[in-house]
Amino acid sequence: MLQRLLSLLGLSLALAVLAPAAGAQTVSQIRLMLHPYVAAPGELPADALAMLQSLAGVPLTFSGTTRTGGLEFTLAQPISAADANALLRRLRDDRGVLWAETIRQNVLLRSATTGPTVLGNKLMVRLAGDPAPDWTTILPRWADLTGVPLTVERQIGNVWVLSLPGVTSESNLALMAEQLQTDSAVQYADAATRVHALLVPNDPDYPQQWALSDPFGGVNASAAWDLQTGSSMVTVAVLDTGSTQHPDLAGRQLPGYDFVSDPAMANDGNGRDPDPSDPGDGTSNNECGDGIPGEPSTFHGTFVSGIIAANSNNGIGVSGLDWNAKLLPVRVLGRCGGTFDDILDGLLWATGVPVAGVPPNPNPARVVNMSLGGPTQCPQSMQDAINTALAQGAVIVVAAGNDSVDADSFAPASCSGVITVGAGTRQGDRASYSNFGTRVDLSAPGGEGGDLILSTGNASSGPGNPIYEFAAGTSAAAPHVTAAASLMIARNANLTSGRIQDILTGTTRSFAAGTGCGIGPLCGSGLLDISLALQSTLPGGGAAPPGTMPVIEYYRPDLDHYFISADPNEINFVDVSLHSIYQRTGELFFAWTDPVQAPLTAQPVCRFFAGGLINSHYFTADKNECAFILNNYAATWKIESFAAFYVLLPDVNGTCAAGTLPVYKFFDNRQDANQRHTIDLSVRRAMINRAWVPQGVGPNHVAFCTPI
Ligand SMILES: [Ca+2]
Ligand SMILES: [Ca+2]
Ligand SMILES: [Ca+2]
Repeated sequence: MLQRLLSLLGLSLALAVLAPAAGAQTVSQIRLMLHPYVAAPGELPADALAMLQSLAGVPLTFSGTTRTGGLEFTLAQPISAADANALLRRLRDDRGVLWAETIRQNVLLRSATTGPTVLGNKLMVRLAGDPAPDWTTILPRWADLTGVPLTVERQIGNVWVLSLPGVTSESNLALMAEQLQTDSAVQYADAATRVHALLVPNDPDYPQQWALSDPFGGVNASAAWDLQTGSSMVTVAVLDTGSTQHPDLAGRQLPGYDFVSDPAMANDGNGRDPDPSDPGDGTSNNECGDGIPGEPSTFHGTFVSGIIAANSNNGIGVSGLDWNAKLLPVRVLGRCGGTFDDILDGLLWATGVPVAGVPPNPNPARVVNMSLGGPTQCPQSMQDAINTALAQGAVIVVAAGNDSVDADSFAPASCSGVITVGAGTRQGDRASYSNFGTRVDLSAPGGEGGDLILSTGNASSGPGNPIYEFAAGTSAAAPHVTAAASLMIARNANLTSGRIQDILTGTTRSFAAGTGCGIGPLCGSGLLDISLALQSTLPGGGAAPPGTMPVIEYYRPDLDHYFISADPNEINFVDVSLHSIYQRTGELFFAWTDPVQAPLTAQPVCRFFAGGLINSHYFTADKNECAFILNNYAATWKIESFAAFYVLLPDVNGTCAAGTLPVYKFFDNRQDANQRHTIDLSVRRAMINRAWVPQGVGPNHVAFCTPI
């Protein structure tokens, strides 16, 4: 540890010498992911390149595609790190770009991790083109390539998990993955390695939550709460050791799921099951590998959950940052940590993607917290899963890691498209254990020494013993950023992951002069300031384009009905007089209400109402359908408006014109005939999982198109 710290100081000093010459670090290559993904490997359509160049504002030369679909570009000439950040921001802010990052020329701050040899016995492989595999020919060929017989364990989305007959070192597994990638049938192959919770346990010290309010190292929570205390419509997934019963988390946890597939690691007597309760992860000496000492149970997931969403203003315990969001416990860590294959499944399920053998998730998360990691560069299968999760509209926040090494050698911290969080001290500097480097997006309170982070916990003696405890780590830092994201989404549900990352990193407080973090690109853009981030988050509807109004969505729980309105008087009436019946979901889209300012081809949306047992509204932008209802069902469905608002229609494939967003429509398929309209991909996934019927044009069932 001391050696690592010294080498870091040496590098910091070297950077200090370089730093005064501004632009010592330049960028000449970038990598990004399109959304939706349109290009075949090695190719880029001319219109996509033109769109990207127009966003970037500089010429881009396409140089290749990564095995997981990332597009790489060379800039005409190197630009400064500041200019590169501005360029990435312009790209990320566009909904057509899932993520964007610079490609590093060299790793200045890499230092090797040393420690006990970690063992594993699994590989994760995706086949090129995702064919139905003929294992009788593939497996013998791969046995020749790797020198080891492999068996197929299961499938995760497009990824196959293969088992070796016995355990081997992680470096051997990585070598086998490289050997498999020489087979042209293989898109990519990864070693399935272990990851660990990233908390540094410690004893109680000062009973105060400095992280919320300290002017140097805190997150400015009380000013943030004046703007936003969160929404129960926002789901936050905690991929961790599972959940415990804790009075300060009462009423906040959704059912969740247990993804730990190895019963020995799971410690609950079985593999995967619908109960994510944390039975404890305590181990005995050498259980997790030769030379690895035993540890008492951590109940790490309970600690992380409390930072995000412990009940606040309830007279007991601690204050969580988000007072209303729902927590989705997704259990992926057990004794000796977790494996990437379980985490990958857990991540996909958390964001609403179907996972074989697991019931659909009715509450897809908008934000995912992963306070876990392992010493490896981002596995390609993990990157693939992250791309899929981001495409559902999720924000993924990960801990940078606690090994005091470059976070680029740590995963998922080194994956593209995630928000990587380093740990700061109360004084606003880097905690000595925190990983660092250009992969770190920002820093948040992680604690050190006598200034640890206080949260909900459970005594190591076993479940059912709720306590409050102090601990430190990047595990504690990440959930502060996760909660910031959930508060931002409560303020404006339309934010994309890229936009949230830009606001969070664009509103950080600077590191103090003279601190290690202030010297170079070690700790991200600065220190998390949730109040500033919320001030920079326009409330939903705060930026309506000319001639449009926000169409506000409401939910009526007793009927399981949704309702939308673009009429400010009606919205005010519902908000003021009907708020005990209809609650805002936080979702909205914009629509033209002034036909003069709408495009010439804009169509009016008819609005009907049926009373009695139906007690629901019906909206359609299809004038034939509007006329059909008027002519045939006028007794049941009363016309309330021939132009509730105006929209554009998609083409026959369901594609919306440039400058507009698709609105997806769902029907509850019940006699009470309710509809839901959304532009939010995570909501779209949720309604599919709840078996509502999509209604609209083309493969994605687009009902109409609305202005951005
Ligand atoms: Ca289990
Ligand atoms: Ca269980
Ligand atoms: Ca409390």
